[in-house]
Amino acid sequence: MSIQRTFVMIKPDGVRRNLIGEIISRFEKRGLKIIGLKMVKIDRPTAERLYEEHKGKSFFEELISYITSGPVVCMVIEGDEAVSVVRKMIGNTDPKEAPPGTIRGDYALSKAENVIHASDSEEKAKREMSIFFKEEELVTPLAQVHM
Ligand code: PCG
Repeated sequence: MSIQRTFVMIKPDGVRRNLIGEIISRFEKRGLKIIGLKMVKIDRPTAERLYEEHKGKSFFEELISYITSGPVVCMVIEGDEAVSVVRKMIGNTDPKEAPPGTIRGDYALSKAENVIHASDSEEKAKREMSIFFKEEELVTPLAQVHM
């Protein structure tokens, strides 16, 4: 067993299309634990920080205006090999390449507006979750057992 934490964000198009419950439900049914959850409207400085690695790319401005266009739902998800398990569940960045059964494969067609984000490594997960969550905002699975 290798328990990991990963950062997941339902993007503005996912929120607008009322997919919050459907998406969270998939992670819970898989056996993963939601240990942090919040809805936020991302401001421009935060968006630029989150997407730092894409600065300079042709679609950067489009990406920033999309991600700041409406509320997003941020989560920290914990479970065995959570980083790769969640990435497999969301499917390829380009939804046209994402198999049916994955979140993007079922709910998206556009590479720009692809419903959901999940960290692609443990290192990135740490960086991304620290942008949105303080350590004390995360609950441990043990706390959930006693709730
Ligand atoms: P994600 O979660 O992989 O993080 C980077 C994001 O950049 C990606 O999702 C897409 O939302 C976005 N992205 C990737 N390629 C393109 C593109 O060609 N055009 C636009 N507008 N956005 C893109």
